[in-house]
Amino acid sequence: MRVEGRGPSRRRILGIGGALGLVAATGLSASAALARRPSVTGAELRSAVPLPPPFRVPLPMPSVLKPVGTSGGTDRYEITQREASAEILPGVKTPLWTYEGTFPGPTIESRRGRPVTVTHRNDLPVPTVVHLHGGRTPAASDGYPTDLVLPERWPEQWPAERPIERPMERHDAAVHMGHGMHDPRAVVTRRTRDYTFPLDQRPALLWYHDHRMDFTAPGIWRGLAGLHIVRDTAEDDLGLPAGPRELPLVIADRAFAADGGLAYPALDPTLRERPGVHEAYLAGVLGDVILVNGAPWPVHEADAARYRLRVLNASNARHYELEAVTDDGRRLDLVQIGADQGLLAAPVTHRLLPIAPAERYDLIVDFSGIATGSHVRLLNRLGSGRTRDVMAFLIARHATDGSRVPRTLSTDLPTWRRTDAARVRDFSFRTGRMRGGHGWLIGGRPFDPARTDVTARLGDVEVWRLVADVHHPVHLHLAGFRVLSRSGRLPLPHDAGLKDTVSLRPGEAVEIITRFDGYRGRYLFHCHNAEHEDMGMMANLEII
Ligand SMILES: [Cu+2]
Repeated sequence: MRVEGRGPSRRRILGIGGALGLVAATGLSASAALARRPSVTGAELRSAVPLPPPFRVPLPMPSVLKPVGTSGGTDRYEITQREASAEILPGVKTPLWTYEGTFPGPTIESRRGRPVTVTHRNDLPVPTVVHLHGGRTPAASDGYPTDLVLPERWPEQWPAERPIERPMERHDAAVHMGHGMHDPRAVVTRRTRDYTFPLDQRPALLWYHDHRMDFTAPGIWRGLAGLHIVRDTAEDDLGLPAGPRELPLVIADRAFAADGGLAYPALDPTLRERPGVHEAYLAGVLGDVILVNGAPWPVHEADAARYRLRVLNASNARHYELEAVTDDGRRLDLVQIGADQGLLAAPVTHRLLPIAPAERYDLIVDFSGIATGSHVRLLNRLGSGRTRDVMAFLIARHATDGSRVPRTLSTDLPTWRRTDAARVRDFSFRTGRMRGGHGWLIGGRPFDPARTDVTARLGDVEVWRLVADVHHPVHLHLAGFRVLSRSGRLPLPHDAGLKDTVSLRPGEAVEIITRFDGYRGRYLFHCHNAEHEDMGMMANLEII
């Protein structure tokens, strides 16, 4: 696939280069000055095909996957990862890498504490790894980046004379990566793998996506992402908007090449051997088309009633600041009822809501006062030109509304205090050198699967202090956390509740508190700017 279109604008190149140079030269004190820079980390590709006008394409809903069977209280699902073609832009065929032929992939609906097994079959031309983001998952099913599912024919990097069993013995499974890394603990399978999710966790909007070593960013970009919703009766009983008035919204930016394919500045467009992106895009890849549920700037016909919007930012690097604006310029309240890891204790009202890559926000918007025939546009204040638009609601009809938004949403949020912490750890998220080139480092080091960076005891409470140079949305596998402070001040209103991804802003120091419970084994924490993640910004977390 050829990458069409321009590189970043001159202003952006200077911005990023200047920022990196400044940080490299003088360290964090200088990076504090970056806090006042525009909130863009990355460079934007420009599409080489005509783009549709906004708010014409209907908002699609991802299909809900049916289990293929149930045994012993576990629902079993099957997902085939395969190439498919979709009409994302009207009249344009776009080849994708998909779960079950669609982008986003099918949604899995599940109940708290009811285990789910998903058999993934890899019919793609490259190895894959599935991670359930936000899942409290045993390590063997958490989608460690070297726990590859190989395609049927994948001779490279493997002794040809040795047939690969499923699953491989550990001593056979050492994964040799193209750049000389070695992971003796990788558990590699061929063609299929069963991922088991106990889902013993708070109800939440989770998402599954590819997490392959060095190639996560282009894998997600090509379409490997889908939703997984966990529910329980306590949440059902709240009386929140439901059924057709509960809308999952997967927001992701993309760009399109002249042949209709997705543009991406990969050094190796086959995504087989050489990881990374062209230099101009080291800080992150942005597209000039905003997709919601896989449709460009869609419109949804809505009742004049309350809606529950379950928003995921599935973009590789783009941050948004959302607002809902009526035709007469009035801003509607975005009433937040949930965070990454489920319901808040009580609603929090926003006029503007920042959302970083991989974050989820559970929102109530009330269209009851809106004139039928008029629009409410969901806009991105951080965008410019066409990336300011996200989607629109056309208020189509009056309706009765029996929904409620209770003042108390949940009473089970953890109440960890600093004094509970067995340990305080510090991590910097900064640019640096890696493999002789540019990298993104945690604690000054690029990711190495064979090195344990953090060893934490199961059941321990810890405080982590995370320091950033530029924007880094930091994601912790296994454990949800709460935000304690931002640069010594109180957390922001949208930091409420239990999170698994926190957006570090340029120059900021964020403290989080968590308790490592659930399972022992090898997990990860990393930046969820997907390009940063592929360029070293991950670390190992061993729970013992
Ligand atoms: Cu980052």
